[in-house]
Amino acid sequence: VKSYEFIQTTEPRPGVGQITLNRPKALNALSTPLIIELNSALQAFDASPSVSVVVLTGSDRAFAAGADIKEMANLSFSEAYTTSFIESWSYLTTNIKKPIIGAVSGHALGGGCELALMCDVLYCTESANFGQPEIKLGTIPGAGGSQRLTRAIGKSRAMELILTGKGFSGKEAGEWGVAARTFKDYDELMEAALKTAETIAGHSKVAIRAAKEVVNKSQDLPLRDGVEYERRVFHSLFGSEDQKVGMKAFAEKKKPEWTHQ
Ligand code: CO8
Repeated sequence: VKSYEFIQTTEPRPGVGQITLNRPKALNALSTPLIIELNSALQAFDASPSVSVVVLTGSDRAFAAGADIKEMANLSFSEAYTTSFIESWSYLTTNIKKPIIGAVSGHALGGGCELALMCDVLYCTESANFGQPEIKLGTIPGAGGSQRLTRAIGKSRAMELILTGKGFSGKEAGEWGVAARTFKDYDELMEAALKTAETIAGHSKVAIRAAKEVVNKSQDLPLRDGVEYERRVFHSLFGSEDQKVGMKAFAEKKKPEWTHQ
């Protein structure tokens, strides 16, 4: 396992890789060096045969308090535009084929909220503090917040949050469907996130990958095209070994021994 300065990586359970954002002095503010490390760790887990699922978390106090404001303060339009500032953040959604479970406790603000929204499954504590406060800094969300939050909670609520800069709690995130489940504290949150990751990691890698791919298509495609896309991928899985393994094991009342082929 590589050593990083602003994140930690571990493999806490079979098939599970964990990335912990670890820049406590700045509440895990997402500086460029941190994002470079995060992308490198995600890439390493995505390529690793021993990992099927990634859990992404921060600390009890902060998942991430946003983009690094001190780094952005003096950025010019030309610099931001020509270096495609923030674009590399989407690495998580565009390049990683394995499922990512986000486990959020404490602050998930601005870019931190957007990073949480990019995760495939989101768990959080009831007291987590989500929000898009960019308007208070004289700017707007820049890493997908206006699009993903709006899809997740509807236009009126998203508009209210983004225009006022007010936050929303983990409890609300659960009620609104932003988070799949909410938990009392950080320990319960992590236990549940790792347990779910382990459950997923017990399935066929081919099926896991296809499942993530088709669910994500629902975010981009009109329903009819999405359903057709799903059917194509479903048909293609009759070409996998694991479909035969899984259905044969069911008929024989045995546990499937996945070949991951
Ligand atoms: N960037 C840099 N440093 C930060 C950040 C941040 N986003 N958040 C906190 N820190 C630092 C603080 O400056 C402080 O450092 P120091 O001890 O050196 O003064 C340390 O972390 C601890 O923070 P606080 O003392 O403020 O801790 P509190 O518990 O009092 O408050 C808060 C916690 C409420 C989270 C508070 O720190 C805060 O409001 N942070 C900023 C939240 C924010 O506005 N985030 C949005 C940033 S903008 C963004 O993410 C845009 C993404 C895409 C933009 C694209 C533009 C092109």
